[in-house]
Amino acid sequence: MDNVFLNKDIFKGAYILMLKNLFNKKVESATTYEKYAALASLLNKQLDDNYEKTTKYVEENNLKKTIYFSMEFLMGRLITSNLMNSGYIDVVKEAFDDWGIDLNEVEQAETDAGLGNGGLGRLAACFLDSAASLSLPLYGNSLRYKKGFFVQRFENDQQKEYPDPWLEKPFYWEERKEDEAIQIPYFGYVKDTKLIDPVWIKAVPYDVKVVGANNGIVTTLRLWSAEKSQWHKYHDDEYLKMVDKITESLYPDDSTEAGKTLRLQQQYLFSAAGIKNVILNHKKLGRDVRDLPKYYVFQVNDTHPTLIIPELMRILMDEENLGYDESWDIVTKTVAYTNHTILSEALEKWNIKIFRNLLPRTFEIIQEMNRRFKIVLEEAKVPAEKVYTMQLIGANNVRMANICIYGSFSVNGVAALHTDILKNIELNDFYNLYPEKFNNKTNGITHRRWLLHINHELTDILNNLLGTKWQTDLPQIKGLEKYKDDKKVQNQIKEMKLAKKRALIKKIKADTGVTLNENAIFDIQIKRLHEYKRQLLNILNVIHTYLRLKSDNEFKKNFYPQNFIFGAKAAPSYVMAKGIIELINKVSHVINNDVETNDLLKVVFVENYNVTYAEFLFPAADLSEQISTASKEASGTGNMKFMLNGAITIGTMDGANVEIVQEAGKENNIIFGLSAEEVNNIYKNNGYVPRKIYDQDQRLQRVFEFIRKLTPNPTHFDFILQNLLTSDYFLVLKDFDSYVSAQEKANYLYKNQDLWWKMVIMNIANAGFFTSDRTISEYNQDIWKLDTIKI
Ligand code: 26Q
Repeated sequence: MDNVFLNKDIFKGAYILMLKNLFNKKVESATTYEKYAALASLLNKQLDDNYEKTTKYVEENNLKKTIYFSMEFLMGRLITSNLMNSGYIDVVKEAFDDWGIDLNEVEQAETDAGLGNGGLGRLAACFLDSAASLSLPLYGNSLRYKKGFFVQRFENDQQKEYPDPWLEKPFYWEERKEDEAIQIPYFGYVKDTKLIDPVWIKAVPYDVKVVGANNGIVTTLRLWSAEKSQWHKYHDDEYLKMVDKITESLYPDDSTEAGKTLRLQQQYLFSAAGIKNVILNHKKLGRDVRDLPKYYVFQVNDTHPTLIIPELMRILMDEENLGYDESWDIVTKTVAYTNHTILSEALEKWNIKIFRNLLPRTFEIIQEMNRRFKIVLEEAKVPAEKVYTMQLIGANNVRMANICIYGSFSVNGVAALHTDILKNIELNDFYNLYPEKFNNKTNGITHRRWLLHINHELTDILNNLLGTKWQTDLPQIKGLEKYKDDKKVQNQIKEMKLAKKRALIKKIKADTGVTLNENAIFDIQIKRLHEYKRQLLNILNVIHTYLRLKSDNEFKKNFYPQNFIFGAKAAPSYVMAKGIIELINKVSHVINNDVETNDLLKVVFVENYNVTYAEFLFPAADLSEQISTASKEASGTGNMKFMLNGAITIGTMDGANVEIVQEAGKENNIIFGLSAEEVNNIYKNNGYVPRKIYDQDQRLQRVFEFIRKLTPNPTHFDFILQNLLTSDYFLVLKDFDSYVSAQEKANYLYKNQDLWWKMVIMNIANAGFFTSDRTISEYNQDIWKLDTIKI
């Protein structure tokens, strides 16, 4: 196909035709959505050429590929990044300008592809962008959830979940590949390694193009969808309902046995279909299955795709007739595992009964793997009590992380501290057995989306000072550092912030009705709602600050106005997390409606925090809340997005905060609280009594009293307060004093504007390390060893 984005006139002709074909409309009469649809459709079609060229190059040159298996890909909108990366955005702008169409408005007609919950899913999306932009043949593999994660609404301040209708309108970036569908069996029973009478379903792939930045590379994210299979005889209601459920939504309720089975069905679907797909292609190209490790690396994003390990064993042994040892050799040269969790109670495990019922042959294979692994452990003289915790099956559970470590040639953590904790504490027994497998890959973010796309103001400042080379080599923004004391540059950055605050204020006003003061400090905590992330600590300080403003005039006089903004979804069955959302909402109403403090303090919890919301929030922030209990946050990536957009971190020495401080300087961020080591000592010594802290701190007592008066029923939030008083596993009360001081320091620092903007510049200038281009290069050098695509 000729390039219809070559110049504005050719583009205009093609665009007019597309509008006519799709909607029988002219430019003047098309709705914003129709304008969007025509543009997306045209661009997606144009990208076919580069997709084919890329595919052809990879095949003909026998390039090794990485398949990135992930339950989540939190892509957000694709229109802008695809326009920017393809290099066609200027032509489109010129044409739209002639017509008086606002491209920005058209872009906003796209619904987020919200196939994820948080950091793990957004990391996967950033990795796709970076790998394609570095010309590396990396392909995503996941599920096409018809109803995505969920849309969050607040009703009576409580989170309610609604299905995300993101596929109700066509998703222009996907292409169904019916002829590559794969039959997947569940249930049944095993006779001589053969699965008898299974329930068959059909997995149909949909490919979403992934566009490299200015290099002509187009790879894909493959999303599998469950459909009824002609291999299955009885298409009764029960069967059809089951099929429909499998790719309905991400993280369905798994409190029941049926719910657990469904989640495992999902995991098996994209793991088995992904692997079978690879093997079929591999063989179609005339390659030997024994050569699989030469052509593929399977990167496992957390344990959700663990089943690729036994599944690959099954195919090699049962279908390709290789022996166990040869098969195992292939598997362990092909699979690599990334760990994203420290909380050991969060490590995935599956009840044996549920597992064996759904995947009987897979279970047999894992049993055999386990038998052999125990021999390895015995030979290595691992003591019996350790064998018990390390084995692949134990306490009636299949242990996914253990399978991953045993079955992978690489095990990586996602920030320096995290990897150290894995090696020395959480996975120490495995580390002692396989030290060579363990490595660190500190996370990153794609600066194309998280700076170039969302912050044109800052991009312009950097371009004017440094030229444009930093755009393809982010560490070069270090060049900004020499302007740290330059009043003119400081002022430009300040103006950038103000512009971004205004855009956010407008959105928040429209969404919530709350009016925010543009001259206030924007203090933002946006991330999954979880106790370890300590949104509670944040709101306790907010309440304390409010009470102080009402009772301490000296404090009030010196207090610089501050807006506290939250955004988070809570897992639907996570009662405590949902309680915390309700608490923050209730606190916000009291504070926002108090005329005594109104111009000084506001609290907003934005509804349905997602990638698009994030794109407004990060650039508007002055303070980045990264206040997890030290040792619990594997890395964090929001912290990097804030830093790159000129916010200062108020945080604990946890996850990648450690590296942020290393890069930007401790004096340019506000660090507080217990260290990871101190936290672990508290756990070990078992002597923490939160009640004592409470009894000795009047501030906490007043805050608790305030919470009890929030609702007519004073015990409404007792499940939260009692938990703090009796267990406080995440050490909220322990860090309260130190956090309050850190907040006071932040408020005080902001008043010294010269110093503040200097600190901000130091953070931006030293954010170069956190581009995911660096992360992906490291993965490639140490783990994947892929050659680049040259077209
Ligand atoms: C597990 C079992 C059953 C149900 C759900 C899950 C489950 C679901 C989602 C477990 C984990 C997740 C998501 C984890 C996640 O987002 N982790 C984050 O990964 C980021 C990228 O590495 C890190 O920066 C964050 O620190 C980490 O929290």
